[in-house]
Amino acid sequence: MTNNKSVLNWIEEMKTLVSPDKVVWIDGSEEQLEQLRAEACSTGEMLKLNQEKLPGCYLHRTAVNDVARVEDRTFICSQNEVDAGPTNNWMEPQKAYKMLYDIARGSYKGRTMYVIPYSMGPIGSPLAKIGVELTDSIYVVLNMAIMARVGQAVWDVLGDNPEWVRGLHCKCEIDAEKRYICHFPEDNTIVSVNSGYGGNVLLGKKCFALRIASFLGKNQGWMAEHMLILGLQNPQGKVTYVAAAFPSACGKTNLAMLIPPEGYVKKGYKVWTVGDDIAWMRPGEDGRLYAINPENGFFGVAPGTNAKSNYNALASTGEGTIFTNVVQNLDDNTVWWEGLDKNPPKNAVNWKGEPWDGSTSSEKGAHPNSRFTAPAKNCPCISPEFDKGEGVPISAIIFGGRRAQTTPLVYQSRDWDNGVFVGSIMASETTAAAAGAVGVVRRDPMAMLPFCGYHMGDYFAHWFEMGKVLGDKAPKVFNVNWFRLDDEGHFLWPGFGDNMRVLDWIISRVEGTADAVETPIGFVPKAEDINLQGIEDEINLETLRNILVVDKDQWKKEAEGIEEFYKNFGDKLPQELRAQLDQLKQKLQ
Ligand code: GTP
Ligand code: SPV
Ligand code: MN
Repeated sequence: MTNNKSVLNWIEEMKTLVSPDKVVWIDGSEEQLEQLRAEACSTGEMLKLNQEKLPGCYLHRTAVNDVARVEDRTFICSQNEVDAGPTNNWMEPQKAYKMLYDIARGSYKGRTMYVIPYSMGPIGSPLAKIGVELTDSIYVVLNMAIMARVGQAVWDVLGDNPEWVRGLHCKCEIDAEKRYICHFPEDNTIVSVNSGYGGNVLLGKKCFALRIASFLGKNQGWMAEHMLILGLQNPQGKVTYVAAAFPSACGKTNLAMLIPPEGYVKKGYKVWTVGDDIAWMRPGEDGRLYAINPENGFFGVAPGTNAKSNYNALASTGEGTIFTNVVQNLDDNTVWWEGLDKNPPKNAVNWKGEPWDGSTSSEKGAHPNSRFTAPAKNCPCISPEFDKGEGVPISAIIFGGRRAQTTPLVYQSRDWDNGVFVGSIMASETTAAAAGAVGVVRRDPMAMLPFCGYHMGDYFAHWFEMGKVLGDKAPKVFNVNWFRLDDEGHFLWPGFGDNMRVLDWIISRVEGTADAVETPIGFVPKAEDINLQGIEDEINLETLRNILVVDKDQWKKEAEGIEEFYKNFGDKLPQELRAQLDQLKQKLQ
């Protein structure tokens, strides 16, 4: 498979540590994957779904204590504590290795070690990077085979190169008290023990493509971000690419696969999906910022996905998809989740594996963080640029979060530096994507709080550096909020496909064809400039004006919150951010 010495040595070392019964090298062939699917079904690790309705689709249930990322058990193990920064948990690397290896020792006894070579990004792309994950879970192998490019071609591209990312995953006993997700950015190494849930164990995703990659990006002059990438094609056929960072379960997959409202479709507008969760971006030869999606599939939130809210996501799950923690409908052996349709199955099994009657049960059938793992190639609107290694040029960066109040539907920053400030003050109500309380407002700069592999003060400084490199070719920076609520708790903005109306304004601003109103926080649209044609029943101009308002009193409170938050970073807070905050306070006077 490979003669790469650094790979072979490490695998030997890990074999001695975890003591597998046997070792299986994943070659990426359909034949091998099919064997593994059969094996997983024979042990009950996966259930084969109705192959006529859902060809190649399977269901998996995680342990009840293992349904989301565990931020309080996630560590950045840099030599110096200061390099992990105030927003990450830190452990001294030697101590962490010892603790993890003590947990991992002998844990593959009676089990198989699977060796997964994978490429984040199209194999051979100048922006792609290679990792090797060792796991004792077939579920992980099969998910990785959807989410990344896996197999022999990866070894061929790697050759003798010692630069690759090590990932050791051990299920152990799925003991929540001994669960650790540890990153060693200075060693290109990840160790994950006692979990079987997505973001904790598909090590190419958040662990490598964000935590390790953000550290590499800082040192090498590029950016790894928690962003979707989409291309918006206008009736003349011109495609403009934007990247958008929203916290977990705040609408990236939905925006990435947006179907424009009828009026736009008729005129010839179309949205192409390049990525739904992660973007790797670097300046290209022409000085613009180019982005690739390092992933090859979608690990999407199931609840709320339906033919109306996100047809393209639903269509992506029609074939070759692994569902995790959704409802199993026993009548026809298909799947269901809250928000799929209004007909919950009566004769069903809930995400915990218990009998469940959706017509009478007051409990949810699917876990709020239940997911689908779907191949990107299934997506009806996948971009023709998806597999091209050079990436797409980004014209706008959009930040956003879930805020019932305060943050308007959309606003534009004054310039790049002001845009970095806008990203740094992002806040959002927490969701089920991470363990812990849901609905609490927390600061989540650039949606990277749980994913930055180094000191966030240095991360902000890196953003300012990138601005200097990009100069006047830097993308324009915006902020959106689809989640404003009325007093009864209803969403004021229709959202989903209608977010196209906001994208439309954003593109017009990029092209310099739309007007705006200056406010203390930046530029907001004139209400008349947001196209409401076809949704006048759902939202009138009055309501739209309301969700575009920048309320000075609310923002004064917000500025206090930002001041408090910034204190965490001490003297690592870039001067520019301090100046931006002072400027905001002044403008609010
Ligand atoms: P991760 O995969 O965790 O990073 O999530 P994500 O950012 O891709 O979020 P996703 O698109 O899966 O959406 C999460 C939840 O937000 C789903 O329940 C959606 O139905 C809901 N949602 C997405 N877009 C909108 C919107 O425009 N308005 C409203 N009200 N809800 C939305
Ligand atoms: C997120 O939580 O942001 C996700 C899912 O995209 S996970 O892979 O668990 O990180
Ligand atoms: Mn995500």
